[in-house]
Amino acid sequence: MKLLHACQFLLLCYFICITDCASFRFASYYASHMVLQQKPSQAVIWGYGEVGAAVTVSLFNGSDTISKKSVPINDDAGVWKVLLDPVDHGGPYWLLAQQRYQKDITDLALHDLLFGDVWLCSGQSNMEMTVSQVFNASEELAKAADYPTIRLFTAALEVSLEELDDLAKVDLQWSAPTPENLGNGEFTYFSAVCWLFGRHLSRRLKYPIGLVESVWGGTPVEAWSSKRALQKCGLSQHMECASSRSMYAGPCNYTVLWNAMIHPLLNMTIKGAIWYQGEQNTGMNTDLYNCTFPALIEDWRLSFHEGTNGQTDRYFPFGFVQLSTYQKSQQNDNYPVIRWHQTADYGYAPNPKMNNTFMAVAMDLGDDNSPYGCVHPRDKQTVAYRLYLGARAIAYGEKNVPFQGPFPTKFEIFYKESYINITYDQKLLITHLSDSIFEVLCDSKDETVGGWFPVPVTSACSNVVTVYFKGCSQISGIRYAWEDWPCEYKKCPIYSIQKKLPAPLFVEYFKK
Ligand SMILES: *[C@@H]1O[C@H](CO)[C@@H](O)[C@H](O)[C@H]1NC(C)=O
Ligand SMILES: *[C@@H]1O[C@H](CO)[C@@H](O)[C@H](O)[C@H]1NC(C)=O
Ligand SMILES: *[C@@H]1O[C@H](CO)[C@@H](O)[C@H](O)[C@H]1NC(C)=O
Ligand SMILES: *[C@@H]1O[C@H](CO)[C@@H](O)[C@H](O)[C@H]1NC(C)=O
Ligand SMILES: *[C@@H]1O[C@H](CO)[C@@H](O)[C@H](O)[C@H]1NC(C)=O
Ligand SMILES: *[C@@H]1O[C@H](CO)[C@@H](O)[C@H](O)[C@H]1NC(C)=O
Ligand SMILES: CC(=O)N[C@H]1CO[C@H](CO)[C@@H](O)[C@@H]1O
Repeated sequence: MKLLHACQFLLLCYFICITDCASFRFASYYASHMVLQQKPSQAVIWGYGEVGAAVTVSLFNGSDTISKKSVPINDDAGVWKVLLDPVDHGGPYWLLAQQRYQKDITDLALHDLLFGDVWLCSGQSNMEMTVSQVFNASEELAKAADYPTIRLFTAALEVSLEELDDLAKVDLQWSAPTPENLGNGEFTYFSAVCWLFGRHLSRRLKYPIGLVESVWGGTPVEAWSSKRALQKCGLSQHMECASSRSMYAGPCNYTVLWNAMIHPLLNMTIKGAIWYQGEQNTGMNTDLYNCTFPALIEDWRLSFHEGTNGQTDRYFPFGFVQLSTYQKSQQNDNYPVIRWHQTADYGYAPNPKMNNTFMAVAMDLGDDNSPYGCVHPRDKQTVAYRLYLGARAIAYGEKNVPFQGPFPTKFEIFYKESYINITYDQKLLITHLSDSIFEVLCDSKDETVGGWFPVPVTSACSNVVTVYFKGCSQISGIRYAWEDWPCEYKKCPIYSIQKKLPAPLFVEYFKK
């Protein structure tokens, strides 16, 4: 007998190994204090054991057995995997996994398990910024104790050339939030965007929320993509990437983070994912991002669905942050291009190529005094709030939750009077109008060569904005906020009335 067997009769029971029971274990991310996905999904529990053994997994509430499942281990790698019965949100529960191998019985137990919704948080450094790096950090950290039913987990930074079945290392094992684990230094754990998003969900839903952070700063989308996803966009599996000299750059080889930091998680049932990434792709495969990002979403969805035997929704909700700002003084088109490509060139989410997605616009949250560099704005509260509105509408199906900023639906060009009326899908809150945020593409202007020219807004009322384009005889396009840093903090010209959500950038080309 390898484990203290009496353990199973105790209410609270820890993993007590007497001798070498290393061969029977849970996968790295099963631990006491974790949150498992609630019904109607079934949570997956898996681990490793002796080939030829039988494993029984029981879930208890007090002394009542809620679910009991047995499986033989007949996989060469010794992998066992069970699906618990669907469990309503709440807890605490405890779980006993028992391996019977010939005459040996080995028990492993987890306690203080909660059921609720599990969200995966991924991306690069803006997702990695910890709660101690955001505005009002000390106040935010002090609130940790108010959310004992949110639980945190952080995967370690690892790369691999092969798909790993389990995480090589864990940085933060499942824990209740504390000021220490929410603010463990800079760019470690815990992700401020992930935490603040989870906090909104917890307050709204009033049941446990599990947050799984798997993030690495300065990484391109290709590193987080499987070979299958990259192939869809014509990218070879070649691992090459241009090395960046930025102090924030992480690994950029194709698939290495998918292999080490996402593939191992595929057998965990999740509710959805949020993603804040794209900065690194302003310098790598920028023009392909309208393919690589939608392909990643589709591939993650299919892979989690398969990895959990269908228990993770095939089209699970996927929220993302549209890039904030980087350089105020430079005209760098790659930021607006990536913002546009983040929406598969529709400008908004969800859209026909990205269903069940939601987007938080952040181009109005620039922070040129950020001690972590301008690319890391400190207002993550607003980002998380905007994501949360999207989650309510898309992930939780709440009706009448405004979660999108205004977007144009109609353009009318009046050549004789030299103006364009732009009709938006909702009433506008207009502030801080500038004469350069709208631009038109002129074939030629005042006898000079063509190009994009700023046009002033002459009137704006209700849901119509009028721009004046004198001197331009033929217009073939119009765009809004097509700049790296289009406006000052919370001072973009156009917001929605109800929730003060910024109008995202757009570009529209007119057919001749
Ligand atoms: C166990 O579950 C039952 C119903 O499923 C519930 O009435 C009871 O309060 C639970 N006990 C504990 C200790 O949570
Ligand atoms: C990236 O790929 C190159 C070339 O195959 C290799 O030398 C390097 O070690 C890889 N780096 C990482 C972080 O995987
Ligand atoms: C993506 O954008 C590029 C230009 O940046 C364009 O050439 C290409 O057709 C677009 N691809 C898709 C799939 O929309
Ligand atoms: C998303 O699109 C797929 C087909 O591409 C469809 O089967 C599925 O029902 C859609 N999901 C939602 C929520 O619209
Ligand atoms: C920081 O706290 C102040 C005072 O409560 C508040 O006005 C401000 O909105 C907070 N900032 C953020 C980004 O939440
Ligand atoms: C264009 O929009 C303005 C309001 O911005 C409105 O006064 C004007 O009537 C519109 N023009 C046409 C032809 O609809
Ligand atoms: C342990 C285990 O079942 N791992 C599986 C997780 O999901 C992936 C993707 O479906 C499988 O390839 C693994 O075998």
